[in-house]
Amino acid sequence: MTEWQLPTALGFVMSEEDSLFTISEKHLDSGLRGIPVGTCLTSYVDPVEGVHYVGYPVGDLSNLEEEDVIYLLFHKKLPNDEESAAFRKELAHRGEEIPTGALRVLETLTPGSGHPMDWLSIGIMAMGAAETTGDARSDSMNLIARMPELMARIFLLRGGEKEKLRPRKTELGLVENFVHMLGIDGGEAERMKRVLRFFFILHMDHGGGNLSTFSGKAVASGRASVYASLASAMNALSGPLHGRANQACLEFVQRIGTSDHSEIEDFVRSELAAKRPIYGFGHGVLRAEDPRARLLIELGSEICPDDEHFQVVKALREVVPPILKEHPKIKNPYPNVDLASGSLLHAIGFRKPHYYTTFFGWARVAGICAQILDERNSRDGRGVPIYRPKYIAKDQPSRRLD
Ligand code: NMX
Ligand code: MLT
Repeated sequence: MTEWQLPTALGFVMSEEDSLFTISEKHLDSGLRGIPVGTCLTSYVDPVEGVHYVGYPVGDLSNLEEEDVIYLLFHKKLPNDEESAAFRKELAHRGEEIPTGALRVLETLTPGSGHPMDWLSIGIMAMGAAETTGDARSDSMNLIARMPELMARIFLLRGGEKEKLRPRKTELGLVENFVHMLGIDGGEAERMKRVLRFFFILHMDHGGGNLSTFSGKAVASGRASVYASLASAMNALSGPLHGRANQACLEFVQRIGTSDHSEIEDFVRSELAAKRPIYGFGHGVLRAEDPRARLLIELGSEICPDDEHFQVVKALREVVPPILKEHPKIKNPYPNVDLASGSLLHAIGFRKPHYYTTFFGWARVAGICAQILDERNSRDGRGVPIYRPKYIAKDQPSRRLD
């Protein structure tokens, strides 16, 4: 057995009375680690084999069209050619129909201000302010379809390069439209599209309990809009222990600046001594190297084998696990998805690491929206009840003013 979704996913029959988990005091204040709280229809995470989207190991899907994988998360089956074409057409149409001026608020922000994840969250709220239908599927599809435009505008407006922004061409598909809007063509664009599509598919979903998905679903359970829920999810993703680890990891790689194993070992030990995380390693569920890390390293070996950052990443992959294993409290000493992704994004031309988490967020919009929709449709359409876990009072003796 792996994640708690599995028994039901595999068809085991459980009665409502069957015990799934026994809570003892040690589970309190543990970040809900391992505590089953619900069911998930889109994906599950095997501690060793990694994430599976509706049963498929993610590696099997990594070279598909990104729209087909989004379709899988929403419909629980891959589309046939006709369904695929119709879905791409629907997304292209919705992308085209973005309300005029929906993203004008980004033009009022000072270039270079805040973090790109702040801009992402503001942009999602701005799109919701411009148009919320109240129908969770329509709002989800509109958001997914309009994300490439939001992403391109964040990159160019925050970067002070507004004049480079090209008018959208939504018929190109999600990733290609984004690259087009940035004004990139030719071989550079081809390489970018290949890596971004691969990155996009690997990051779309990761079970129901990861912090951003869980936060988005918790907000959605109060019947907040898809936009408000997704902005909350993006804020949850922005922390360095979660999505911003891809930025932190590349900055770490740049600080290390060498693939010499003994220098790396000294660096990692000094970080641990200073009680700082070793970014790109460890996980709340995985207990082996994340298959997504392996897949990204394989892609890197193909597209940027001699890149200096990629060389450091490969050295970290070898040097770090034995050091982390010296600390028995660290449950997973192996690479996670964030180890190599930044070095690939850098190699294809995205030179500023603080933008990397926006790519993670863009991809995860699909998985979180699909999970919100599943929760809204659950219990014969009544939807999941409002999230309301229990906290046990501590150090609160009864008091009165008199
Ligand atoms: N570097 C240093 N310390 C670590 C690491 C690491 N990579 N991984 C775990 N630990 C520590 C952790 O801080 C905790 O210490 P304490 O008891 O003093 O609070 C202890 O080891 C036990 O933690 P675990 O149960 O192994 O891990 P947990 O589930 O709590 O946390 C992460 C998971 C991912 C937050 C943690 O491994 C980490 O901080 N990794 C580095 C940051 C990172 O790469 N995050 C990206 C995760 C994937 N994503 O994209 O979201
Ligand atoms: C991931 O993709 O690894 C995450 O969302 C972290 C998690 O699953 O807890």
